Amino acid sequence: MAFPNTSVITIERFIIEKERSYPEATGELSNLLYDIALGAKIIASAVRRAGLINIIGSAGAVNVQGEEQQQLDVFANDALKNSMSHTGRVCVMASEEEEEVIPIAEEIPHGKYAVLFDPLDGSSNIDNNNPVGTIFSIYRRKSMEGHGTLDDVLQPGRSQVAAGYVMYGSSVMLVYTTGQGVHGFTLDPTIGEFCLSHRDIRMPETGKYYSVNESYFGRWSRAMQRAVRGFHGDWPDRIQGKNSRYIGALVADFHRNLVSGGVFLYPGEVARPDGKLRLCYEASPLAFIAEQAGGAATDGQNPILDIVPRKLHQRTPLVIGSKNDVEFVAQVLREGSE
Ligand code: P6P
Repeated sequence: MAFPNTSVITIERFIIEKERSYPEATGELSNLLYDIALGAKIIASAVRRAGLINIIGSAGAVNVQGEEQQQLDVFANDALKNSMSHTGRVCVMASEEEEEVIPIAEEIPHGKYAVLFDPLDGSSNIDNNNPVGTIFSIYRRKSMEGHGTLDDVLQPGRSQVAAGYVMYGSSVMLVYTTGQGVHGFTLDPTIGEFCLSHRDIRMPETGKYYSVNESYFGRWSRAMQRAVRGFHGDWPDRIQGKNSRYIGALVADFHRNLVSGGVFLYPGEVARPDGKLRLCYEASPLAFIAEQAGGAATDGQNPILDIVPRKLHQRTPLVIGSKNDVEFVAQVLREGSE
């Protein structure tokens, strides 16, 4: 058996080394990212054994989104809250699984960060052993002291200080940005550490794949239908056709496009103009990562990062991935409205 590599670059070492380029950095953000990595390891340990520890299936409740909560949703939500609620680095949290913002206990110091997360995105994939993910978004608080408020979490994506996701797939990967590029870490289960595996990920400007749920084709605007037919290869003089890949878990579809190039679409529909995906803890964090990797993310027209949220659980149409592919969709939509 090969001995483990003793010169691994753990996520802790990498974050600290990155932080050194910011003399004013206090280390709190580094520690917060490490807290989230701990939460991810706890979730990974459950996801890995889901079929064995009787944690698959419904929790017998419906979440704020009106979706049936899976036991793992509840577990993942608790794991993330517990990894951050006692550290004094956070003033408020918000989760896809909870209607209101999550306060920090009185007796705990209230730190300078507000953290939002989707604890287990795509959790219905668990039952058939398909990938699922965690998405997180970190802001500096706007309020001066004490309990964080809704205002601290309803900030435009452009204000994020960090964002990332964990993909529980064939391996467990944590990908994050603090505005200094996008970096990926793979969990080495033999030592229980996230180790640097993808330094400075760059998204190809034109992708090989497009990801969309084609069963909704009839629900989209004519212009959106034309854009997707472009990806089918109907207009080779304008855009090359692409391979279709759709896993049904946003993090997994996004990650493939980040690494190999591609575009993911969840359009609005006539009956659901804002689509299904949430702005604050799904679209915004992934948009920060996409832009940092040289990609783009819009609601079809406007950059996701410029949208000022009005409500915690508000939804947004999403077109995200390789820059040229996202721009192609925006161009066709503009033509469609001319
Ligand atoms: P549909 C999972 O439920 C999720 O929120 C995302 O992870 C995924 O991209 C999308 O919904 C899939 O939705 O309508 O295609 O099943």
